[in-house]
Formats: sequence, structure tokens, C-alpha cells
Amino acid sequence: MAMERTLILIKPDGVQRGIVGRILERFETRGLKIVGMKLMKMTDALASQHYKDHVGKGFYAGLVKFMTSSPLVAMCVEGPKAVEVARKMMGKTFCTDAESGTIRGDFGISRGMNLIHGSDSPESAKRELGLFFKPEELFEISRAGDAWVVSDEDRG
Ligand code: DAT
Ligand code: MG
Repeated sequence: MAMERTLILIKPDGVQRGIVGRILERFETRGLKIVGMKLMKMTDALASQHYKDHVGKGFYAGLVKFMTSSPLVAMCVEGPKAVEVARKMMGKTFCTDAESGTIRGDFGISRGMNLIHGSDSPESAKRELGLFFKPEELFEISRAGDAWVVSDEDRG
């Protein structure tokens, strides 16, 4: 099983509510490694690239207004099946539908203000990481305890 990288955004509502640490903690505790991270404001231009598949939909204007309203935390997390694992940790799109135990299901009750973004496939992850990070902003980090989190078999 190959190691993967995915883009995670802690959206403006997560930053404004002061729960960045609690959300981050879940990724660290799960064993996903943060290999890039920054606080930044999404521009309209970046929104139209990031959400290119949603441009023109009824909710698009509201989505962009929300996502550009205040800074967000962008991060790259790495691990076995990182894309799928992160999506499961996030829960269903609307917090109202998300299972308890997921980030959206534990921290939110809104539909649109759903706290977190995670890429939906390895291909999307590559594309989206390229929008948010320069190559030199992502790191190869080996940590002393890594062998107890991910085995050689996991690395593939
Ligand atoms: P996800 O964020 O779970 O990958 P998505 O890619 O379908 O969901 O949509 C991107 C964001 O747009 C989502 O986090 C919230 C918003 N959104 C999606 N569908 C919506 C809808 N029908 N009404 C309002 N907002 C919506
Ligand atoms: Mg999506």
C-alpha cells in the first residue's frame, strides 16, 4: 500500500471558532503526518480553481463568500490511504448528516459551514496540493517514532 498525500483545509469557521487545535489533533493522533501547513486567505481566483467542478452551481456564490471570508488553515497530510482515511474522518458533506465520531459530526451542525475540506481522490489531491503549496513548502519528515505508526508493509 503506497503512502499518499492529501490536501486538508480547516475552513474559516474552524479558525474563527478556535477549534483548529482540536481538529489537527485528530490527524496527528490517527498517525497521519502533517508535512505542510499554513494560515492563508483564499482568494476568489483560488476558489474558482479549487472548486472548479462547482462553478456555476446554485450554491457556488455562497460557498466562495464563506471560504474567502476569513483565513483558513491549509495542510498536507501524509499516510497510507491518506485520501480515503481523511474523508472518513471528516464525515458526510453537511454536518447535519455526518455521523458522530467524525469531525463534521462532532464539531458542526451547519450545512454549508462544514469546517473541513479533504481531497476526494488521489488525483484531486495532487491537483489541489499544487494550488495551495509550492514544492518547497512540503517536507519529507522522518520522525523517531514513525516505525511504530507505519510499518514497512504499510509503506509498500
Ligand atoms: P465535500 O466538501 O464533502 O467534498 P463537495 O465537494 O460536494 O463536498 O462540495 C464542496 C463544498 O460545497 C461542501 O463542503 C459544501 C458546499 N456544498 C456542496 N453541496 C452543497 C449544496 N447542495 N448546498 C450548499 N452547499 C453545498
Ligand atoms: Mg469535495
